[in-house]
Amino acid sequence: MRKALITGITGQDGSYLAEFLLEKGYEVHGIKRRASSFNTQRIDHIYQDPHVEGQNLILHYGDLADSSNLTRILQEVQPDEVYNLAAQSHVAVSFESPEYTADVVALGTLRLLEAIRLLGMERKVRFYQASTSELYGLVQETPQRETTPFYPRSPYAVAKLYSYWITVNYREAYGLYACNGILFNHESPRRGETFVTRKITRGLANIAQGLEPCLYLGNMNALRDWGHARDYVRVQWLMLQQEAPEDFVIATGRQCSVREFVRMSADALGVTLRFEGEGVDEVAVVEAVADVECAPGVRVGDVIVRVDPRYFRPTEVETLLGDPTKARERLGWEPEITLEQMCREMVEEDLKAARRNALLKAHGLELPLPLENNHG
Ligand code: NDP
Ligand code: GDR
Repeated sequence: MRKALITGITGQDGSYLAEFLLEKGYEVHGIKRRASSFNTQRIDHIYQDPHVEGQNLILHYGDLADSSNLTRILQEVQPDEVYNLAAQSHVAVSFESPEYTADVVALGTLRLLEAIRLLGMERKVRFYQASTSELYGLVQETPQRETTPFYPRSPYAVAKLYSYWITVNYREAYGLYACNGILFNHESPRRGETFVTRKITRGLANIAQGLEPCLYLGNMNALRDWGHARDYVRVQWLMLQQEAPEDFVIATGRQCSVREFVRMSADALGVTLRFEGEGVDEVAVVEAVADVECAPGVRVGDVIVRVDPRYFRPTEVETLLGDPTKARERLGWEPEITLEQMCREMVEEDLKAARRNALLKAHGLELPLPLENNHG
């Protein structure tokens, strides 16, 4: 039975990758952080009772800030494949906590690679590094491909630049089978609530159910190449199944603005929006409500989206568009889920949660989660 070790297993990608590898028959080990409250919601459905024999999902406490812990886990698990997905992954937060971000993202990757080397596992283990389209930052060429020069624009992206190159260096210096997946944004119903797509689908679902009045966003003009996380974890595995290790851009090749994503999400709720004003004065006004069952909480004329400059970033990545030709030709990979399908899936899931919360509220019961949707 092949063994995989996933750092960041409790995150969006970690949870989909764990599911995928379990289905492929792997024994999956994951590193989770100690937290003061439960942080395994995304993998609870695949959790296995450690008291029952034959477990093939095993969690270990750990942190990318702790090299002795990483060394011990690697030695104990003896994985065939290591997927380094753990990160302080929020770009805006990296401006607030640049040193922590660099420690976990840049040095964390080094710690993991160095542990592999010190244990003499560099010829046995295959290593996947979660690299990012944020490396392109201020874009030098469109669409971006593997050869496009990098120009990172945030402490997060600069830290990921280090991780990218240290991965390449361990491949070249020690013969480690190590790959960078340069992944463009990918989303899902499991996306963290403070990333823009999820903030939009969750916020609009809450507004539709009358749970909050307005959604506040930053740069509505930002353009991203958004795919679905389920499609993107499949290719993380594929990269480790090749004869020789290489780096790949993973993207859909289609671009959409934050504003268009707002419109698409509202459409999925049966709400037609009209955008008025510009810059910090831009708002989205309800023009029509086709599906009153989905959106009993809004009326024509309501302003339900406003711009709040607090969400602007000191240096912004305005536009990203990937060229996945190499992945298509060499790995036979193509995304299967369209942006519209993904958006609909996210809205439907968030609407279910909002309906549950509206029902609880109507019965005077406490809501299980804070409704405040305006962090990040
Ligand atoms: P998430 O933010 O959803 O998950 C990050 C994971 O890292 C969580 O499991 C988190 O644990 C864990 N983590 C954070 N800090 C540490 C630490 N110090 N030690 C150990 N674990 C830690 O990210 P995604 O799943 O979206 O992304 C996965 C990876 O891919 C990240 O490295 C991200 O930077 C990168 N990436 C993501 C893209 C995307 O669009 N999603 C695109 C390109 C790259 P906890 O649950 O406890 O917070
Ligand atoms: P990004 O994702 O920074 O691309 O990083 P995010 O969803 O945070 O932002 C995308 C774009 O939307 C703009 N935006 C807002 N963003 C947030 N979070 N909140 C808002 O209110 C808001 N309004 C507008 C942003 O300015 C930006 O332009 C994600 C992360 O998953 C990284 O870890 C990963 O490496 C990259 O994608 C690829």
